[in-house]
Amino acid sequence: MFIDQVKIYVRAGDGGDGMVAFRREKFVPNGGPAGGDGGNGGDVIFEVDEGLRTLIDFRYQRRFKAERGEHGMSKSMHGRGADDLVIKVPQGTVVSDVDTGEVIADLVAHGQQAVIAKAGRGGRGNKRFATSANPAPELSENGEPGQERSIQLELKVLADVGLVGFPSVGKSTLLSVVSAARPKIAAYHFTTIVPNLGMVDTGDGRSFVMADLPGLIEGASQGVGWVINSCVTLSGRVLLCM
Ligand SMILES: Nc1nc2c(ncn2[C@@H]2O[C@H](COP(=O)(O)OP(=O)(O)OP(=O)(O)O)[C@@H](O)[C@H]2O)c(=O)[nH]1
Ligand SMILES: [Mg+2]
Repeated sequence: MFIDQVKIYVRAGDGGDGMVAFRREKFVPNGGPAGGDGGNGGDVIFEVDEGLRTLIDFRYQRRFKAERGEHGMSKSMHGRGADDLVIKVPQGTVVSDVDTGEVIADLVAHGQQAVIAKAGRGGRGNKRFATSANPAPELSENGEPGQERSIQLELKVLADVGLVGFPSVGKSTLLSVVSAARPKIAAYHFTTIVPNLGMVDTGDGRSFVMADLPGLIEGASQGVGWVINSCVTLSGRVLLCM
């Protein structure tokens, strides 16, 4: 089975710090604590997008950071929470932690989401620490740091397009030109005896998997020559015949 894999780094947003502040109003002396809470950071979330076929986009961007929460403010104003960072992945992506090997998520269904890095919570402002014993606390919390981790994405690849044709018609050559795959190319029949797969980037944000298959000759279905066998599963819609 051909596996497309890539290692990336993700970091969730830190929580905003809580604030120490006091109410200051013209005719109200010692107005009491008024420091707001920090906002929560953003999670890093993966979401399955049926339209994606490969992990090719992660070749170009390997670091992802969600925003931090805003700090708390005076006048009891809370900091704004950050938006989550939602990253689209293809169906069938398995996400694991590089350091521990633990599988974090197995993303199979369209629209399925998983939190991959958990955001830091915002810290509490001093208003929250007021008690009858200490009505004017000079105390606030810092925001928690967002989780950061190195992760591995793995996708078991089924081909979308298969190249079917007589031996030596240039199937492997075509694959080598449109993808980064480097199949063996030679001027004798049956150079290719097991399928080669390559990722084809269409240049407009899409990609698909092309399979270069062993050459077929007349009688292949009766077992003559090399027959397409269980090595490759064509999930796909197109067979290109040469
Ligand atoms: N003249 C010419 N030769 C080509 C072209 N494409 C491939 N070739 C040559 O044809 C020969 C066979 O090419 P391959 O790409 O290995 O053919 P294949 O269909 O993969 O062959 P098998 O794996 O044996 O089934 C090689 O010597 C290539 O250099 C082409 O467009 N024009
Ligand atoms: Mg070939």
